[in-house]
Amino acid sequence: MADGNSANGKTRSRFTRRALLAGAGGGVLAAPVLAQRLIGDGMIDLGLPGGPSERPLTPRFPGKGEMIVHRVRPPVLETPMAVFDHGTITPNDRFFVRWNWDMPTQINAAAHRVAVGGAVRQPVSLTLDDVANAGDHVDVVAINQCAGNGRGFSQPRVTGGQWGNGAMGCARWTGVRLKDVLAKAGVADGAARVRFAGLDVPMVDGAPQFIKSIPIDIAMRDDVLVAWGMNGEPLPLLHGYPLRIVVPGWFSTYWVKMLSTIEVLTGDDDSYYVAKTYRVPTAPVTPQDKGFETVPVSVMPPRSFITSHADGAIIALGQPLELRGIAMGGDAALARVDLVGAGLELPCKLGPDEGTYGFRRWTLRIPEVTGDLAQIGVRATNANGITQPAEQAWNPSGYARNVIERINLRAQ
Ligand SMILES: Nc1nc2c(c(=O)[nH]1)N[C@H]1C(S)=C(S)[C@@H](COP(=O)(O)O)O[C@H]1N2
Ligand SMILES: [Mo]
Repeated sequence: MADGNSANGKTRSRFTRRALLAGAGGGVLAAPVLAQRLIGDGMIDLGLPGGPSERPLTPRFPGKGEMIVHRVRPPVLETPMAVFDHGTITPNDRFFVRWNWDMPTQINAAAHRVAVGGAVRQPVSLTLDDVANAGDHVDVVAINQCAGNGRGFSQPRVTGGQWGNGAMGCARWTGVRLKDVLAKAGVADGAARVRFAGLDVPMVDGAPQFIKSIPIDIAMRDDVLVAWGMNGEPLPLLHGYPLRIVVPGWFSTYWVKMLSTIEVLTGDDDSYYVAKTYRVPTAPVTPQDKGFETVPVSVMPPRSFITSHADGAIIALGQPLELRGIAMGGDAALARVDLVGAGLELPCKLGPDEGTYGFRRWTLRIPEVTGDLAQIGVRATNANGITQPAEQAWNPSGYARNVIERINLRAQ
């Protein structure tokens, strides 16, 4: 939720054109080292069923701390789960990265423009200053999660990047409201959707452009931003410098990076990444089903994770056990987290609330360990009463996984 404007002089001057131009990490990305060299660093087992489960783990991707490398070009980097044990905000240098096509490794911020057109009264071309001056500056703490996060655990396997659960992160995003940027052009009557394009570089001839749209009522929300700040820093190039869309509560496929075009549509969006992909079935399907009805993937369901212990960890028999982790409500506030499994059903204590759309810490103290804790997990419930399921409904792209994630702890 937009937790208040920061329209005071201090925040305003912090993201002046100079800051946007000269920001740490903004503007240029060093050439990524060769995949071959990354593989030398070490491997991490993601526990993916039915296929190769190990991936390179390296601290040497430009601009990043230790990350799991799925691809170097375009960059597809996953956050190791251990990072989520450190706090509810994911540091920029440990934040997962995903580009569908290639990304420019250099941006000329002074020359950058955002074109606002389509069904508007007056098309405009905005500089970064124009965007920064379009309205109040707003901070939102929100989780950016790939719709395919955890897809690698799908059974049967599905196509697409075989992510573990680290294609998510939570940051404090700073920017202006999208509706204030739209107001510079004036939204015309009959507007149905707002579509975004970035500076993506196609990698093959005829590749569809990565453009995405959201319904106009979502675009007009007070907490949907054109953002330039990520955890108090200018957006790193990998995360969309100089500007990206932020849609709290929605999967990050709509959070278009390196924003260059905003287009108001009066009808449906028939572009590839809305009409053909990033879609989920409207009713349960099996791997044999074909031709079923689908809708664009949109809001996130609740999820939760144990971060204090990995699967197979040893716990001390006869001793108290402190468990902890993170949880999210998705498109509604988190209401509760319960530990389930091993014959237990225990409410967890929730940590500070940093906003509807952020991660929240949970903790649980079990007074005495009396034996192994087999197949335990946490189950988050949001304010709309949506609860994580015990079984994952399968879909052909493995989107929106939110089954209760279970681990085994051995007492000795
Ligand atoms: N311009 C642009 N924006 C994009 C994408 C892209 O390929 N190009 N990928 C989207 C998808 S699918 C994801 S998961 C997120 C990843 O955001 P991040 O790299 O900042 O973590 O960016 C979204 N925005
Ligand atoms: Mo994604």
